[in-house]
Amino acid sequence: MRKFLMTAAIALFSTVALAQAAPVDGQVTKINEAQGKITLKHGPIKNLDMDGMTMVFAVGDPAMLKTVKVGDKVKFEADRVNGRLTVTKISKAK
Ligand SMILES: [Cu+2]
Repeated sequence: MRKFLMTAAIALFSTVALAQAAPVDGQVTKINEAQGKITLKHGPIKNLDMDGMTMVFAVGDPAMLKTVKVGDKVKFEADRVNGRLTVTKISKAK
């Protein structure tokens, strides 16, 4: 029983570690402030098991949309928040 619990704990821990968001390269192609959405052309997003593509994300905080503009190259993190693919962090790439 103890061994089983240990194995389960390790499996759970690994899953959490894998799902950790990591910075992704992207480029802003559209910003919709009214709807709190941003369209990003992005590279692979490991934690979402996603290849590169152009798609719309919700943003965690509408203020994020003021910090970037269309055409900017960015670094961002994305995650599933309440079932919506959401940008949780974004900054201009240097
Ligand atoms: Cu995508």
